[in-house]
Amino acid sequence: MNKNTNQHLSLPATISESDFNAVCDVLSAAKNILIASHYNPDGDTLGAALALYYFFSPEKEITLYCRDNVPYNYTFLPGSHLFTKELPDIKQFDVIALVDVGSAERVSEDLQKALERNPNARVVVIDHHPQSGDGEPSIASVIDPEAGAVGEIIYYILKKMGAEITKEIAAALYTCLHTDTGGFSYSNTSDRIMKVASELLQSGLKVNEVTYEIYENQPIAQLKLISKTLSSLELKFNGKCASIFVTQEDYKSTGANVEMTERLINFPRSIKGAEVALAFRQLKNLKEYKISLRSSGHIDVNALARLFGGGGHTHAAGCTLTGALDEVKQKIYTAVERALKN
Ligand SMILES: [Mn+2]
Repeated sequence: MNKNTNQHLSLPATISESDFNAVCDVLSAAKNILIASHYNPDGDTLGAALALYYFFSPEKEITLYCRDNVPYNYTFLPGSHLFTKELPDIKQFDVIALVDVGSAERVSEDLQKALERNPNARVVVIDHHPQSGDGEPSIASVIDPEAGAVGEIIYYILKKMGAEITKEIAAALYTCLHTDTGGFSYSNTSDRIMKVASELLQSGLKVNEVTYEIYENQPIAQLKLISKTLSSLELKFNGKCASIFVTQEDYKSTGANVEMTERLINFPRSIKGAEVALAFRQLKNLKEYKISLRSSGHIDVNALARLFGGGGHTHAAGCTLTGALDEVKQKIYTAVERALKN
């Protein structure tokens, strides 16, 4: 590496220095890296992948992979068009880096199968989801559930490598931080993440330019979808659980697409007295529902989602269920009701 590595970087106590150094060493030594984001990508997984790309790409061969489209509000990030949706042959890479995800299963079925066929592939995991520990077998990993965004961990990695925080890197990482903390408002907003945000601003980054692109640049189809979805609002358990529903018909009638769904759950989440918010989204096959879960109180929605094979964080998680909407709702509501009683 050309850069002077930063020997005196002080890491948060929840990141093991030896794990961290191992990840930095593996990435430094690699020449050809596949950086994989999780499916249904959000600002964190995309910004993290792009920040690594900006830093490494002059010297290394970097391929960005994400199974699904980049949502329109992240396409302002330079390089966002470089994500390939087709998994390349993984044999050509020295390292496969998973960012904001701890298992290949949550990247794509294709990657999961490719890794099963190539057990010697060298996987690196950089994540902050609590269940990552029992995820993908890797040669090195940094998993810190105390990190509010994986972009925070990427920042430490880049600092360690002596990276100059360019405006491009700052915009990508600020996107990670801002979106995963709900604009620095959720419980994962910490002293340490604010310090990283502050350091990013020293690059000359204009935060209003980033947040304008992410939040204030909505296609009219998205507003139509919001309007449609709000009328589906359902309250249960004395208003402690608030749900909205998005069907394939809704996408058709509004002209919206699935990438415009990401923030709909903030509406039920914001209702007074709602401890659990749910967004049910019908998938294209019409037989499956993706359920996003949010908690604004003591309920651990990661535990709830895991009952159905999903996962996430304590306050934000997701799972997918098969069946008619009534059956799916019944299953989720039963679990939510039980959780509310505890
Ligand atoms: Mn994240």
